[in-house]
Amino acid sequence: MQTSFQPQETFMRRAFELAALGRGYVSPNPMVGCVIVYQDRIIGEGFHHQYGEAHAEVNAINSVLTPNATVAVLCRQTGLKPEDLLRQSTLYVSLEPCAHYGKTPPCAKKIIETGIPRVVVSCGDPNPEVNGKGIQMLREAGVEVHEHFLEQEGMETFRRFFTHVTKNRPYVILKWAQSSDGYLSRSQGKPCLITGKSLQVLNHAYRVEEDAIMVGTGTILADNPRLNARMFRGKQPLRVSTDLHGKILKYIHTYLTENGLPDKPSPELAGKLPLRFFDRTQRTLLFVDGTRFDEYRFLADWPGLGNESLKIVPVKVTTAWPEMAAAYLRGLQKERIGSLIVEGGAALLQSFIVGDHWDEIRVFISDKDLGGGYAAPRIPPSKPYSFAQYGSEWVHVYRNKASDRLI
Ligand code: AOF
Ligand code: ZN
Repeated sequence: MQTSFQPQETFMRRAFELAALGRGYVSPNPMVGCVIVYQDRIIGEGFHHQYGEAHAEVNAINSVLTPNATVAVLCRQTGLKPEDLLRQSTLYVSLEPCAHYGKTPPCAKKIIETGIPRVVVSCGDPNPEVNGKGIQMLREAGVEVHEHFLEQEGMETFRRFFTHVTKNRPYVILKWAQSSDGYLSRSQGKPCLITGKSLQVLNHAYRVEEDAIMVGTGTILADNPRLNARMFRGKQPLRVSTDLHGKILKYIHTYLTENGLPDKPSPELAGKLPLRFFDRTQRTLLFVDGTRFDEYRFLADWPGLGNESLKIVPVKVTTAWPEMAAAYLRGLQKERIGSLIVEGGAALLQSFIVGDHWDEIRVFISDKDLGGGYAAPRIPPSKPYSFAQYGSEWVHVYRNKASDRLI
């Protein structure tokens, strides 16, 4: 036993639940939850709500100090003030309290100043600025700390954050839909709706949980996708694509010429580009061949239907697909993207699979056969994680064994 007291699982599990409420809003920071317990009763709860804002511990401490019925009744029963309750409480937090001055002052310092005598931590914080220093700071101040409590469970909420910090790239989810006989479409580049409405809603629920969504050139040109989460409330992901061989550029120039439109952006041309990807209704990023970067500048200046940013990012083009996937991930890490869903097409998915640049694969499987066509990627050696049925359709989830080991 590490401490003179025995932590209780139910309180840490509540901290995990609270942590998950930050999903979609805190990345690339971790989702963190915290509860404060006085004599087996939760008197305060908090979680990290929004990137750059207060951390979980501070919100939990403030929730005890903000007038509320639970604390008021306890204070009346015990004759103590809320500050006194804190000085006799145990704080459960899913991640090691931070020790650094970041966008907010260190949580370890706040805990010490508040006089909380016992802290239970699930996972250590791999951020080099913290990495054990938070726990050390607490112990040096005389706080009793119980570490590694329900650590494996806690790690589930930190998969994205740990990948971002330790592998220096976003957490990568590959997602595709296939027919029951394993085809993506009847033929390459010809879109067809594979799965039904309920999986479409699920897909949008998935999209709001991640920072970015990427599709390849072929998908942009064939499907003209919106890449948003219109069937689910939440934050819209950054949409990402790539135009290594100028095909999208050529398509746009051809469209402008055929429609007698100039290629010089002006206010009256707002929203006149042919592809939804460029409509500026959502933050958007396009990787292009670095040697042709200047040819794309007019797109970034083109007014859209909305005012969201469109960023053109140059990359060095090589014929090695996995290297291109790695280049995209480097570019997205620079943009502080903590997680990415890659939704196809097959070539883009394959470049992430071959380079082993992925953490999760989610396959949507329809109940209909296509009877032939363009085959779905093969699942590489992996750990089957879950198989769920939605009506007559299925979602199979696999995890990368290697990333599981690292985390
Ligand atoms: C905690 N509790 O709730 C979170 C922590 O830029 P800042 O100041 O928000 O700091 C971000 C870093 O702080 C993040 O990378 C991670 O190491 C830690 N996040 N720590 O004690 C929290 N969200
Ligand atoms: Zn903190």
